[in-house]
Amino acid sequence: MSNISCGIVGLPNVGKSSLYNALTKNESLVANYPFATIEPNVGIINVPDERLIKLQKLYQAEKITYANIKFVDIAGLVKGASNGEGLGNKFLGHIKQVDMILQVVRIFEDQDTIHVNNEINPQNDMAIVNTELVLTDLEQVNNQLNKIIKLAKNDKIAQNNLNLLLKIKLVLEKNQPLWLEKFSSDELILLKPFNFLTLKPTIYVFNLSETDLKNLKKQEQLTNLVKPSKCLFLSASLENDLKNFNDNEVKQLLEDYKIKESGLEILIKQVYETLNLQSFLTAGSKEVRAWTINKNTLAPDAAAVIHNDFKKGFIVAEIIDYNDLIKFGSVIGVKQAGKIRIEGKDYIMQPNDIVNFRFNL
Ligand SMILES: Nc1nc2c(ncn2[C@@H]2O[C@H](COP(=O)(O)OP(=O)(O)OP(=O)(O)O)[C@@H](O)[C@H]2O)c(=O)[nH]1
Ligand SMILES: [Mg+2]
Repeated sequence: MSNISCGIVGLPNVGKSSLYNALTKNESLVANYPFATIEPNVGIINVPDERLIKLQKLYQAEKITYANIKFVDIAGLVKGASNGEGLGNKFLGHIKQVDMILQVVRIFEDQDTIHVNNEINPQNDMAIVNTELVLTDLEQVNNQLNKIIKLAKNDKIAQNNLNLLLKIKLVLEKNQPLWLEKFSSDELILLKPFNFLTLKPTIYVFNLSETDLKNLKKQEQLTNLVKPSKCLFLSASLENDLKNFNDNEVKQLLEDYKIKESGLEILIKQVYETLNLQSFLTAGSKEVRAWTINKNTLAPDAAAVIHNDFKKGFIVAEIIDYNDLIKFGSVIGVKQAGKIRIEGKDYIMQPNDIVNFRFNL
């Protein structure tokens, strides 16, 4: 699995491009007027992983390859967008293509920065965005229903699809996102090709003023507003400023704000958690590398992420736990301690595994 993608979504002028620039260390247009972004900005970032830096030293590796995440900065959306208001529904198609949504919500107060509804009201803003996503899904359901109703008379698969779409229609008509509804695993498989927007996992990103970064009470209130969804708090403009400093300077700055991790580090962790992802590592003299897989992936399926042949000819996985490697100081040390494991086809990959797949073609 490569290139997990996150769409940055929200009302116009709330700091989406600022966040995007901070994440991707880019300089896309940030401007104090709505709809500054029209075509989506796309950037890929490395997932920071200190283990790889240590591994590079231990293996004297020529290069490091980080796991990565793609971010797509999408045009702002307003009430009625699903009906063509603002930039209309073209950008809703851009949201369709991503694995998950980061919904940026403006909390920062600033007289000079236009808010499209002229007031800072996070609950209202989130409701507008969510309603537009629901309406877009509903329109798709209705289109599909029109197509499928005739087919369903003679076709068992179409009949199943029809029943499921009718169930979905009821949910959406109550202005509820689809993720609120329980679906069986069979239903989820049927739903996958439709790519419904409100089935995509969402993290709310509250864009705070720098002073509110320390306001835990406000943060608790906002957390309660979006439960059970995940949320996080950052200042997009502060994060954007951080990109111009080196690692030590960033550490110092965060300490000044009494923050342990930058908003971006927290964000990446939450993306992994939300999408149920983890990594595994490979290491050699050419390259040390992190690979992204779903949690509970079996060894042969993890091997397939590197190359399909690794799965086809899979024999065993030779595994060293990263912490053992650090503890014993070298691969030889790990070997002597009897800590290299040989795992078979049924092995479930663990997050600190450094793996050498043995295969035969
Ligand atoms: N005070 C303050 N201003 C911010 C913050 N984030 C963004 N802004 C300002 O808000 C304005 C809009 O920022 P953008 O990042 O362009 O917002 P956007 O959501 O991408 O806007 P559109 O592309 O028009 O939808 C700019 O003037 C930014 O400088 C913040 O955290 N604090
Ligand atoms: Mg923008």
